[in-house]
Amino acid sequence: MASPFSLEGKNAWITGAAYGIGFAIAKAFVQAGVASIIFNTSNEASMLKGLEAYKEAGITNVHGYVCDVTDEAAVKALVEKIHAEVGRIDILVNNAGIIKRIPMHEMKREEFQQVIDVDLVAPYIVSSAVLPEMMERREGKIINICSMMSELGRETVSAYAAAKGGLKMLTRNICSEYGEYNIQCNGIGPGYIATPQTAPLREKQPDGSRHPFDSFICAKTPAGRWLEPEELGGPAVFLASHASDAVNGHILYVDGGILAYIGKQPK
Ligand code: NAP
Ligand code: GCO
Repeated sequence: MASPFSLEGKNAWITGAAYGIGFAIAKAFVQAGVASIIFNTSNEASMLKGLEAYKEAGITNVHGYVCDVTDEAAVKALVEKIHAEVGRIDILVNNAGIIKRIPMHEMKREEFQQVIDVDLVAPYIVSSAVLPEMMERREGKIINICSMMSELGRETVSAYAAAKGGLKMLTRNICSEYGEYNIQCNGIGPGYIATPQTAPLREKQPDGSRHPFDSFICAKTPAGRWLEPEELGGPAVFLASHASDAVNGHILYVDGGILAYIGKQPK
C-alpha cells in the first residue's frame, strides 16, 4: 500500500530552489519519491550553481531554468516550457523571496515595492499561471513560504512583513477560491532558519562575539537555536502529499516554538 506521504509520479516546481530553504525542500521531495524537481532562479550563475548542488547531492531528476518570478510574461513562457520538457505541474512551492532590512522612514518607495513584488506579487503571478492546468485536472498542491513576519513585526522589515502578511491571506484566498477544484493551498511559516538570507544576522562581531540578533533569536526560540533548512522538509512533504488533502488554507508554522513563547526572562 502506498504511503499517504508518497510523492511518487508527481512533478514539483519550487521557485528559487538553487540553495537555502527551497533546495532543502527539493531534497525532501526527492526522498519522498517525486518524479521530477523543477526550479528556477533569477540569474544564470545561480541556476548553474544550483544544478551543481543537486548533482553533488546525487539528484538527477532535476530541471533548472532562469526566470525572474516577477516577470509575468517570462513566467507564462516558462510554464509552457515545463509542460513541453517535463510535463504537468502537480506541486508548486512559492519559495523565492528577498528581504531588505531598512528603517521604514528611510526606505525608498522602489525598495519597498521590490520586496512586495518578489514576496507577494510573484506568488500571485506564478500561482495564476499554474492554476488553470490544476483546475482542469481537478488536483493540485500549492505551498506558499510565509514567515514569522506573517504574524509579527520588528524594526527594519516593514515591506517584508507587509508582503508575508499578505501572502498568508493570499494563501487563504486561493484555498477559498479553488478548493472546489480539489486544489489545496497552504503556507509554511518558517522560524529563523540558517540560510544566506539570514547570514547577516548571524555574522560574528569584530571582537569575535556573537551577533546580538543571533543571541536574541536563540533566547526567543524555545528550541534555543536557529533551525536548519532541512527541518522544513517533512512539513513540506506533508503539505505536498495526499496526507494533507483535507488541510486547506492553513499556515503551518515551523518555528521551534517562537510564536508560542513569551521569551526568556533576562538573567
Ligand atoms: P535565500 O537563501 O536568500 O534564497 C532565496 C531564493 O530565492 C534564491 O534561490 C534566489 O535565487 C531566489 N530568488 C530571489 N528573487 C528571485 C526572483 N526575482 N526570481 C527568481 N528567484 C528569485 O532565502 P531562504 O532563506 O532560503 O528563503 C526562502 C524563502 O523562505 C523566502 O521566501 C524567505 O522569505 C522565506 N523565509 C526564510 C526564512 C529564514 O529564516 N531564512 C524564514 C522565513 C521565511 P537567485 O540567487 O537567483 O536570486
Ligand atoms: C529578519 C529575518 C526574517 C526571517 C524570517 C522569519 O530580518 O527578521 O530575515 O524576517 O528571515 O522570514 O520567519
